[in-house]
Formats: sequence, C-alpha cells, structure tokens
Amino acid sequence: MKYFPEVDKVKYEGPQTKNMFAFRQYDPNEVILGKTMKEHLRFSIAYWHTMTQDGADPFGDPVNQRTWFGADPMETARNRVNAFFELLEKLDVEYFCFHDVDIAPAGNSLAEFFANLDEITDLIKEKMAQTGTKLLWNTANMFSHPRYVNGAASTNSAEVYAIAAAQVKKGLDISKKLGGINYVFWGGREGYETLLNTDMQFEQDNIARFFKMAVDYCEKIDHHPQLLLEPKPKEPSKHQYDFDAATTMTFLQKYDLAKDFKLNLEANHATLAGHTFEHELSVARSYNALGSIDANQGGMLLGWDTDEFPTNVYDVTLAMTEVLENGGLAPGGINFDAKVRRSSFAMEDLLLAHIAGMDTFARAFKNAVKLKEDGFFAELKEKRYASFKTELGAKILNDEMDLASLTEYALQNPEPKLASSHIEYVKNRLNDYL
Ligand code: XLS
Ligand code: CA
Ligand code: CA
Repeated sequence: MKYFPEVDKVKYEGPQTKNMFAFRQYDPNEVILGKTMKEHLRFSIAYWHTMTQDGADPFGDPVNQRTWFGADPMETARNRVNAFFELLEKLDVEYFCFHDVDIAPAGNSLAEFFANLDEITDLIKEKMAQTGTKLLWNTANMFSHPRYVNGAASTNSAEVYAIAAAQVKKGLDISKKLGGINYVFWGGREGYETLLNTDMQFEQDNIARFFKMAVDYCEKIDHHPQLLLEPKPKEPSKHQYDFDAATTMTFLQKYDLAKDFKLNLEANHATLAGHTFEHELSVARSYNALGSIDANQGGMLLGWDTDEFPTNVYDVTLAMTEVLENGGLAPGGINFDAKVRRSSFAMEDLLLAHIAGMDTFARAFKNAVKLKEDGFFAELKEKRYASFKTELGAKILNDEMDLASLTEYALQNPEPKLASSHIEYVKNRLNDYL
C-alpha cells in the first residue's frame, strides 16, 4: 500500500518548475562551503504534527483525511510507521523526532503502554535499517495525560513524579535502542497557574533533581545523546519555568547542569516570549548551548503557538545567519515542528508543506552564505565598534582602565562625535539578498 502515490521521490527542479511535488530551492546534492545542502541542513520530520495531529481546533472536529487508520489503535500505529517512512524517503529527509505517545497507544496501564512502545519501536528500528534514516531526538509527552494537570517534574504529587520518571527512563531506553542522537525535554506543564498555592523554589529544585536522574541514567546505560532543553514562555501553563533561552540557561547554571544540556530552540516559542528567533539563537550561542532547532513560524496577529510551516524568507535568513556563525547545528538539526493549516487536510499537503519548509530553509541558507561571503554583517559590526580599536578602546578591552582613569579621560576630551547607523539603508541593502 502506498500512502503518498503522487510522487516516487521529490526532486530538485528549480524555481521555474510547474511540478507541485518538486523542490524549487532545495537541491540536497548541491555542494556549498564544502558540504552538501543535505549535510548542512539536517532536516527532520516531527511525528506529532505530521502523523498524529488530526486537524481539530477548539471550534472544530478532526478534518485531516488520513489513509492509515486501521481496525484498532495498534494497527493504526503500525500503518503510521509505514506511512511515515514512506514520507521520509520520498522527501529525502534523513532525521525524525517523536514523543512516546505519538507512536504508540497509551493502552490501559503504564505497562501496556510500554509494551506497545516496544512493539512499535521494533518496527521503527527495522524501517531505520532499511532506509538509513536516523532518530534526531525523541522525548516523553508528560503534559497530555490528566495525571500531569499540575506538571510532571514540577508536580505536587510524588506518585506522578514517579510515573514521569518511568516515562523518561523508557524514553532513554528507546533512544539507546534506536541510536538517538539527541534527547529533548520540553516542560509542557512545568510552570504554574498561580503563586497562591505554588512553591516555585521547591518545584524548580525538583525539576533539577529529575534532570540529574536522567543524566545519571544515561551514564548507567552508557548511552549519551546530547540532552536538550526546549524553552517556551506560556501555553499550556500560564507561567512556564523555561521562559526563554536566557532564563533556561540561568536555571541550568544554577543547578550545575549547563555541562550536560544544550537548548532546542523553536521559532514560534521565541516570538511568544517577545523575542525574534535570531535573538534566541544568538543568546544560546553566547553560552555555547545552541543544540538544535524546531523550525516553524507563528501567526504574528495571534497570541498562541500556531506552529505554521516556515515560509518567511526574511526571518529564516536571519536565523540561518546565526546557525552559520555557530558552525552548523550538528549533532542537532532542523526539525519541522510545524503542522498543516486546518484547510490543508489532504494527504498530499504533508508533502507540499514539507517541500515549502525545506525550500524556505534552503533559500535562506544560500542567502546567509552569500551575506557571510560578502562580509555584510561583519563589516557593519566592525564599523560600529571601531572605537574599541583606538588606544582608549584597546585599554578598556585589556582591562587596563578603571572608573577613575576613564573619568580623567572623559574630563580631558571633548564630547564624542555621534555617527548615524543609517539603519534604513542597511535594511534596504539586506533586501538585495533575499
Ligand atoms: C510544544 C513543543 C513540543 C516539543 C516537544 O509546543 O514544541 O512539541 O517540541 O515536546
Ligand atoms: Ca518544539
Ligand atoms: Ca510549538
């Protein structure tokens, strides 16, 4: 059975093509800066949005037409695996990501859930061997089940804490079984509704304790995926502890976990936090903690996490500039944490949406390379900070000055001349690269 009969393999045909099922910008084999685009971009597909999400919204029933539904939840889960690997192969995508609950039904008990996971991950392992695809990361969903109403590692219930730990242990076992390259923690409900009944310090201590158990368990099973924490400021909790990159790094440093974790940064989470995506990437870089990215975009007129496929070339070019400065993302990658719009309910939209996202990133990557080769940003920054190359500036940078010597300098010298940043001109020139 073929799930995506429209095409055998999506190929690069260039921007003139009339073929819907072709890449217009992304040529996986094109060599840039000594590596193929496929090696640079490390694209990944997210199981939850692509395979599990049904198109329902708070006002409407499921709408997605999917041909993988079987007679029972396990048959559906098995069909999904086949469909998923067909999609990966047809799009020539090498990596994928999933939550435990995406791939296997929860059953009636934790033990049944784990048995279901064993069966489905056997199948996934077989498919990985056949197709050469790799697990970029997996994670445990510790936010959907009603037991997690008050969080998982931050819960008020020690019993719930134990179940969360069991899910993460299983997640790390699965990571080892499938050769997972990274492992993600997103604190879905690790936050609070009101301080009236919340001990914030107690909850954060418990989260840190939980992460230490995960680090220890990796040691114990001798499996070392890069651990990643994914910030998000709100939704589902009103206040989430991992608000943004800076807050998350402070938490990691406070609990001496910065050596064990990097960040998985999502574009839509950045904008929800009131930041641009490139801001978040730049903050992570400054801590040497840029691990991986979740590629999507938010609806700027809406205040929630819309997880749209990324098509904004301007924003993605600035994000890819940060990625280039980072020397790439490996062992991380570019995971499309994005879902088709409700009106794109057909099976083939899964192909078209990923093609759009991959083309956008490919185009943005080429823009970022050109900007770098031309020294566009380097030149601007060089000029802007030029005064730190003067005798005075050099002394400041060499820590040879103090408040008294700087005061002496300031009193002896005339008011400095201000230079305009010509920012509109800069933006106009940037447009030439898009
Ligand atoms: C939700 C998050 C989630 C994480 C993985 O907003 O993006 O999907 O990436 O749990
Ligand atoms: Ca995400
Ligand atoms: Ca999201």
